Amino acid sequence: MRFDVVSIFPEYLAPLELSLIGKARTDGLLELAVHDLRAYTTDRHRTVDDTPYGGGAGMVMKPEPWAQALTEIAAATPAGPGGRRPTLIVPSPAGEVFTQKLAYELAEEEHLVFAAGRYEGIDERVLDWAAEQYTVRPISLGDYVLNGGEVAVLAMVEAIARLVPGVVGNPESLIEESHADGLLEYPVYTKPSTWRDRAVPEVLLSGNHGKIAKFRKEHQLRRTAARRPDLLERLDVANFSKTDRNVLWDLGYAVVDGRAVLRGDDRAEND
Ligand code: JCQ
Repeated sequence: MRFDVVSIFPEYLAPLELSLIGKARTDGLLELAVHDLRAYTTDRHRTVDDTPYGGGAGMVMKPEPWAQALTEIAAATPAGPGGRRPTLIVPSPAGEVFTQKLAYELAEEEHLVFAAGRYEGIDERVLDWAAEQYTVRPISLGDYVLNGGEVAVLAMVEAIARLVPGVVGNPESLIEESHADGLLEYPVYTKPSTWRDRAVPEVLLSGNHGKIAKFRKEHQLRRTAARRPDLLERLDVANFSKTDRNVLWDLGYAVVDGRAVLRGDDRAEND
């Protein structure tokens, strides 16, 4: 899989050279290049921004440097016979929300190009124009505003790259992790068994794997109800065991048509 990132702050993407991603590059599983947008300017001042038409605060990124960069990047990696067009990901608070599901979908792609914008954003015509060469996807990390797309690129590249076969050493850690089953992860503990007067839940020292699985599922449900009721309400609980349904009931939920629905106007105070 190949990643290209375009930014006016290429040094910001230096962490991608380290740890997991760095190893995957050395192992030949991933290719990654960072491009300085200013290298695609032609004026003396290497200008990348200008004032917005229609007025308003801040500056907008000029279209031509982006077009030069994106044309060169697409041309350097021509889609082979039957090859798909590359995907252009534009981090933006106005994009569709990045989820684990979207990470899995993007991990199937051959070539992802990230356009990290700054200021008030990139001239909209760049996104329209790029659709001739790319599948263009404005994507948001969440409902908050960053100063630029770079941090969002770091998060997305890490989330996507670790799903590429071979990048994560133990594939089981991909299956067991948070969001794999639509619930938050259960709490984890390590040695010592008592630390500052706090004991690890006894069941985890019992060696009883059935009881341990039950304990963990219960705590996944408690946590999800307390912290992310939106996830719980979207979950398919049709095949939940009697035990799991009882936990849901204790948390104030009934199972109706395979969905967990809040019974009263309880606010979960669990976990
Ligand atoms: C990404 N959630 C927030 C900021 C404009 C391309 O236009 C812009 C991009 C940014 C950077 O991205 C974010 C963001 N996900 O702020 C303004």
